[in-house]
Amino acid sequence: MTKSALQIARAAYQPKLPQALKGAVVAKEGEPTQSVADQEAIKALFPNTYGMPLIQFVEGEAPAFPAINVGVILSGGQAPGGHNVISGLFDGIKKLNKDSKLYGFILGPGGLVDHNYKELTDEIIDEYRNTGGFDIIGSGRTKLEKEEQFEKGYEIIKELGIKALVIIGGDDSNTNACVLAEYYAAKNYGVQVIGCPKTIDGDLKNEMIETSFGFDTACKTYAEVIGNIQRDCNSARKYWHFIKLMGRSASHIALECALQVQPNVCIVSEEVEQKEMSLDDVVTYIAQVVADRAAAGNNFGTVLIPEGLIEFIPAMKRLIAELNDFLAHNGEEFAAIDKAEQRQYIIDHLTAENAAIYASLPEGVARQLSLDRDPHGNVQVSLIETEKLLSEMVSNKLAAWKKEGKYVGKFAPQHHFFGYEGRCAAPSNFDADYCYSLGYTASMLIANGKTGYMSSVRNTTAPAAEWIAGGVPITMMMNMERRHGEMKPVIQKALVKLDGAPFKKFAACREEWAKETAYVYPGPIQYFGPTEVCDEPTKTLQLEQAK
Ligand code: FBP
Repeated sequence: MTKSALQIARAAYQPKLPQALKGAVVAKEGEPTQSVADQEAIKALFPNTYGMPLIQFVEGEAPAFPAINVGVILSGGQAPGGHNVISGLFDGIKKLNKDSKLYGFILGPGGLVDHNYKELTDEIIDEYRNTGGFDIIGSGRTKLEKEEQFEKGYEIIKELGIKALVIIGGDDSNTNACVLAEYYAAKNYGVQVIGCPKTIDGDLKNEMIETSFGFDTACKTYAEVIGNIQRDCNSARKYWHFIKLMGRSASHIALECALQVQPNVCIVSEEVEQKEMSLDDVVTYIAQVVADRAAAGNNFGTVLIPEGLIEFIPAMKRLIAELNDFLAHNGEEFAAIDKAEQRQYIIDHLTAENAAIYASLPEGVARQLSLDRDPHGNVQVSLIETEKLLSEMVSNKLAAWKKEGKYVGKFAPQHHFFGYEGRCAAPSNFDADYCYSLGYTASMLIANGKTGYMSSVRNTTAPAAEWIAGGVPITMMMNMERRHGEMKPVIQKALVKLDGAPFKKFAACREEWAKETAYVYPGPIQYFGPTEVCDEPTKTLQLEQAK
């Protein structure tokens, strides 16, 4: 296989570990924990894994350790650093005993249920150290939630003599990891389950989990190209760039990129929801920035839009809900109607408020809303071209203002969507180190007999040697939420906090960034060079952790 020069040099990078993990460790146990909310309900659902103490690993003497077999699963969307979680886990269990074995389940949780696996040997692991992607074993979105699946999984676990399973995933996958841990504990199967916090979206974090892995690299990758676009648009001075950024619901990625590049506009979905802004409010806000810049002779700029925006606009949320319902019941009749008549058919059948909003949407977006449904009958919001929706509506508003003499300028939009470009980038030093430490920590949790824990590495804005490694009971992160009409125990999703330091910093600067051309050009991720360039954590982490 041909490799790039960077790939070859990068393979030799030795990820930095917290000082405490460099030699033998002992587990220091803290106080018993409680779930963040709904304590009684969560305790009743997780009698074996509720209330366990926090764990911190400190330097100590390790007794001789028997060889163990461990299974690992990558779950959900790719995030840079997954291969380093696996290599950290591999090195950890090998250090405990060189005869330990690691099995990877293929293409996500489905691999466990379908008994699709491969042993991860030294040679395989070495091929993937410090690389992006999840291709070492592949990933998938099968949900592990049913007893039959747990039992099918147990069959192969028994066959391979696996003592512990490590599930690398986001909030839902870690919720399921906890349910699985509880199930195996209740059955006395002697199988431990450990989770690792993954997602570029950055929405799996809390007091004990400072960040999910992949967020750092993905944001730096997007910020690099947004910076390049900004330099281009500041050179030609003729385009407005509407840039949609991944992040299924939370706006952490858009906010972090804004803090890195200082664009003219960044929309934060959580603020739109809190202020109950309508689509027209969002459009008016952007159009006003465009008009003000035009008045100063600047017919160019950048607008960052979080992927999940549509669902945070209360009126759009209501429209989507009614459309989902309506099409679930009238889908066949709708499909039989002539394409040219479909828009009117929907307008005629919706309630007055939703019909008016639907009628105001540009043709293309209206079609996307009525056509693209997932297997559960929901609109696939990530397929909606919000960047085009907004620019088209801004353009219409500016045209109206022009007639009224309120706007003089030229508006030429360009559109971009950055998502997949960042999910498999070669992990930054931060993610390479953080992920390796998370994997290594998972091996120590296994060695200490823990189950139902998430691997945790804290103090991450300090040099890696000072990071604090340990485990957090997953039940501690849970609350009860309504999902598909039923109350379920789930890990709380961390949306952008409007009273948090990152948003406050952005809010304090955005007026100036709108007016001035205050662009920052972060440049590409650097893997070799001065530590202040190569090891810098995200702005989000720096602001959140600043004491
Ligand atoms: P996870 O939550 O599983 O980490 O995935 C996040 C994400 O990358 C979102 O940002 C995006 O909306 C979604 O996955 C895209 O999913 P898919 O890979 O199935 O197209």
